[in-house]
Amino acid sequence: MTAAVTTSTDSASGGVPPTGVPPAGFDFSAYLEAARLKVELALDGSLGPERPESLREAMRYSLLAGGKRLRPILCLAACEMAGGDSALAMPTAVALEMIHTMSLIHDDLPAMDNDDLRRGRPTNHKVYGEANAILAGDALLTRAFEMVALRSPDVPAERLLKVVGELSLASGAPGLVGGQVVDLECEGKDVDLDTLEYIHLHKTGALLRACVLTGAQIAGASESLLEALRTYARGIGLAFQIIDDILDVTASSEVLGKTAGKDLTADKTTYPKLLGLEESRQRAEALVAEAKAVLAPWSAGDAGGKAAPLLALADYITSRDR
Ligand code: GRG
Repeated sequence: MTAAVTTSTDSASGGVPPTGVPPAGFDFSAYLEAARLKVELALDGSLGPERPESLREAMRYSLLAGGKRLRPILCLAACEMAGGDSALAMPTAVALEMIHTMSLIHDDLPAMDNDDLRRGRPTNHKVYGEANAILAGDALLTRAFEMVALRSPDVPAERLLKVVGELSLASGAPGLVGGQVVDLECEGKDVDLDTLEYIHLHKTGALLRACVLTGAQIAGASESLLEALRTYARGIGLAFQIIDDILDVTASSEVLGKTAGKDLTADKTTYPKLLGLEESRQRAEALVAEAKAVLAPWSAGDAGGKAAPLLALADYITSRDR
């Protein structure tokens, strides 16, 4: 995972970084790599006694296929920002990656986006067949809730209840499922910006929002921080999908690990289609700037204060190449 994010200081402000800019001293590449390795380890250990073996294999195939692991890393970073121990948030971070992976498996099915390449490998249904891919997705989704409810022994029950609530909202009709339905309904139709924003905020934004909120809730975050994180999440969620739309046009399948140019083939409305590439990029950058600005009260101090990882992760969303 490349982390083309630079950090900076503002000498005019006496070494204190300007609003929302992670200062020099925070090594984002090192942070990202360390977090990714921790997440990979936790994911690897997360699937235990699933039977039958064929189901376990199909679940592991997609869960351990790589990917940027942005969602679990956002969860851990939000937990740290709220003053929590990120180890306590790891089962929830794993759950978020399970839900994300499940959504990718189902999204790739012939009845949906009908794709045969994901994370640089044949899609789940290409290897295990459609019925098994659907069931592996179902098992990952339900396992996600098990991770939170039964495998987070050191987190107070009332916090876990909030986490379960966030995951439910993000997964179901108010989140991924609702966004996906509207996305499918809009294929081949003229779609306006409001509808496109609805699709992106639900299909992609809802889970990213759950990542930061659950991480913070596990740490017992204040309502003011949760409110700031809701705004942050909206900005990065929309920006993430705008960049996804741009990369679909500008990057190769080899780099993306999924079929490039898919939106055009499926006749989908995207930000580049409505606004052009340049304006789409500007919009994504403006959204990220707004997202970072709300974290300003937590950005002061050495190496960007507690907000440094979330600030740098926001920048990473627009600078990523896959
Ligand atoms: C969750 C119950 C439930 C159902 C799923 C299929 C479906 C309903 C929703 C589709 C959601 C979807 C696939 C949205 C696209 C989100 C997106 C931009 C994915 C790519 O994320 P990356 O780039 O991928 O983070 P990696 O592979 O790096 O993890």
